[in-house]
This record gives sequence, structure tokens and C-alpha cells, in this order.
Amino acid sequence: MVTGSIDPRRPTPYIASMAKREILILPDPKLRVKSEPVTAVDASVRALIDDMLETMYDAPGIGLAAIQIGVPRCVVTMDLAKKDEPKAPQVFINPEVVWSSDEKSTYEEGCLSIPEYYEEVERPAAVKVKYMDADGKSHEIEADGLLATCLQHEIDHTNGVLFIDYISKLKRDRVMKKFKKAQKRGETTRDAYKEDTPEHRIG
Ligand code: K1U
Ligand code: ZN
Repeated sequence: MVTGSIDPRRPTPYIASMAKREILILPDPKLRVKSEPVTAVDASVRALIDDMLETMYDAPGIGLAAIQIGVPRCVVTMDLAKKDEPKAPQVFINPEVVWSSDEKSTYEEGCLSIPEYYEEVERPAAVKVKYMDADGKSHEIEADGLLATCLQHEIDHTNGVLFIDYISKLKRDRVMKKFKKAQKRGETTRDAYKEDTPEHRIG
């Protein structure tokens, strides 16, 4: 006999388990796809957020956009807590820059989809971003410092833009050449970049 009823809003534990996903690596063409806005924060979006956080912490990274795991939806996760601080996960759904400062700042950026490559990028020093949280509530924040840099980097991902688009053509061509060569060797996962080999050096 079956008693009680199933609450459709409650995740069934065996379905709701988090999963680490593979992060797409340059030159995967999906990284150039523009993501679709989220219309409702439903169970599929919550499961996506869980997987993104797991993947971001495992990498490790300070941010991740859904398209980096092959999902073209405007969802971003972030955690800017320092090593000795407790975890501080942040979720930005449909994030959009609504104002940016004329003042610029430069930060040496990295990208989980472009392993072991770091370059200085100049961006607006401060931005106002509107977004929805994981409960579907709308917010607007003003950010500067690393938060401003990271938000702009991740919002760029949702529009198919990568930080190498802001560096010189000469440097970008070198990076593209290196990653295309690596792809030909079958190195299509981040694990392939864990070892520093001469093939992975850019120059
Ligand atoms: O979007 C991404 O690819 C994640 C990226 C975010 C980012 C880093 C730096 C400037 C702007 C945006 C990363 O997380 S790269 C890895 C990284 O920065 C890091 C990893 C471990 C500890 C501290 C930083
Ligand atoms: Zn990135």
C-alpha cells in the first residue's frame, strides 16, 4: 500500500546528487556560443548550479559560466573567498552589465577553458550588474576590484567572448595555435594541462 504523496518541489535525493562536469577547452566552438536567458529557476537550473559549483571548486577556479560545461544558459557561479576563509558561493542568473565606469583597471586573468595561460586585461574598474539569484529574486550590485573583473569575465562567457579577445592579435594567434596543436594530439581535457611540458609552453 502506498501512503502519503510526493512533493514535486522537493528534489529526490538520488536524482539531486551533484556531479563534476568536464570543462570545455579552447578551441571548442561551443565557447563562442551566446547563451540563452533563464526564464524560470526550476529544478533543472538548480541541478545545473549544483554541478557548476562542484566543477568550479574541483578545478579549482573562482568563477564558472554554464557554457564552459557545454550548457548555453545564462548562469554563472563564483567564489572569491580566500584560502583561509569559509566557502562563499555566489550565483548570478541572467547577469547583465547595466553601467560601467570610465576608469579602467588591469588584472592578470586566467580562464579554466584556457589552462595555464595568464595575461593582463584592461576592463572598466567598476560595474553595476543586474541579475537573479538562485531563488529567482532580482538584484542589482555595484562591484569593483576582483568581483568587477570576474563578473565581466563570466558575463563575457555568456556572450561567447573570451579574455584572449582583449589581448594583441599576435598573442592571441600564438595561444590559438598552441591549443589547436594540443587538440590534434587529443589533449581535450584540463587534465592534459596538469603537467608542464615543453609542448604546453607558448612562445
Ligand atoms: O571563467 C573562468 O574561466 C574562471 C576563471 C575566472 C577568472 C579568473 C581571473 C580573472 C577573471 C576571471 C578562473 O577561476 S581561472 C583560475 C583562478 O583564477 C584561480 C584558481 C585558484 C585559485 C585562485 C584563482
Ligand atoms: Zn573563463
